[in-house]
Amino acid sequence: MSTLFGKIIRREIPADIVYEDELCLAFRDINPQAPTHVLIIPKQEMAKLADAKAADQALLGHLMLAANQIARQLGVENAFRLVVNNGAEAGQSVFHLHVHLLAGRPFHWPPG
Ligand code: DGP
Repeated sequence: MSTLFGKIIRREIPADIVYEDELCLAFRDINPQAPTHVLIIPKQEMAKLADAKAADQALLGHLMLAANQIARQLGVENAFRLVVNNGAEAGQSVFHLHVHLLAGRPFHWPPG
């Protein structure tokens, strides 16, 4: 795996890990945009959501259910927002698929 998230999976660089299972890892964002800001990443390498194939359907669903579980674990299950930035122009800076789980403050719509 070529990104720094791969290094986090392999424990080559530290992270504040809040959840792990056989398919995914979740850790606190180093630059939080809300009181709770967790990144949920698949252990399988995938640069961005647009690269997902039909065979990844179960993995993508797994990330959603993991988000639910993490939100419950962190006590924010009543109000949270999930964000996936796909592509640099959409704000993606790390090219290992990740779901942002944000909670703990009001969120506006439309998003910025
Ligand atoms: P995005 O812009 O959607 O690609 O989000 C990447 C996020 O990753 C960004 O919110 C900051 C976070 N991030 C970058 N480097 C690190 C790191 O080394 N550790 C942690 N925990 N988060 C990081």
